[in-house]
Amino acid sequence: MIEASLAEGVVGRAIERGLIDVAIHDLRNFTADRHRSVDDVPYGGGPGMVMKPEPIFKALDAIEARRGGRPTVLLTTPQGARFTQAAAERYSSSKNVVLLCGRYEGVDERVLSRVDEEVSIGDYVLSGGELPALVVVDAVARFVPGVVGDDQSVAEDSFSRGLLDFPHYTRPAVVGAERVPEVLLSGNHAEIRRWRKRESLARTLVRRPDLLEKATLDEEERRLLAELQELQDGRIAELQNRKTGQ
Ligand code: 4GX
Repeated sequence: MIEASLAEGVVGRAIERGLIDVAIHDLRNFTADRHRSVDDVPYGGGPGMVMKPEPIFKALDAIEARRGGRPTVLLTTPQGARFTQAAAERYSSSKNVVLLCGRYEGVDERVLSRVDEEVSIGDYVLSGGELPALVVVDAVARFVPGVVGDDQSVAEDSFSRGLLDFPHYTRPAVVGAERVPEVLLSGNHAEIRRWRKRESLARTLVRRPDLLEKATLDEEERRLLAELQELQDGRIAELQNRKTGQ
């Protein structure tokens, strides 16, 4: 699953070009028993299995020795702090990052002594930490210089600016009854920039108002947002008045 995914797309090309190096380690190679066990029954009873600490400690020791220095160790788990674009940028400046992929019910709690951060990619339950780890690798790799062709597009990525993206259109200008917004065909780049800002702000206001608290807005964006909020308040007032019959 991990090998096949890492061979594809932007991350695959980054590895080919030597911009990033990703090694996959099978914890079974760090076991000592005949069955190469990486899990065991939980103390205290109950269903499911728990990942044993020693293979994880041995794997971390081997990685540390090979890379020469303490890596940033992340554990993918629903108990973690939500993985964000800001976290991706932060991890991209670590020389080495280890993504510990949990399986079963989780890992022995003592493993956390070697974990720098627990990260969750969202509030749903997956059957292993491999897909979250691949998500983290992808988002972090995009911050490594040269990985994304256009540095500008990383800087302008909607989440780097803290706002949702504006709508995109390509040819043809008319599909069925749907036309591309006239401003985008106008060639007026100042107007286009303003329209895109307004659309980004309007979408964020409606779909993810929580993002606006942290977004860094320029003067023009603050003004546009105030206008949009006024429009929105007007609509709410209108609805309230209709309900109360005023
Ligand atoms: N975002 N899972 C990890 C096993 C597990 C449980 C506890 C360590 C501690 C997930 C997520 C996720 C399922 C990966 C349970 N490992 N990880 N796994 N959502 O659902 O990160």
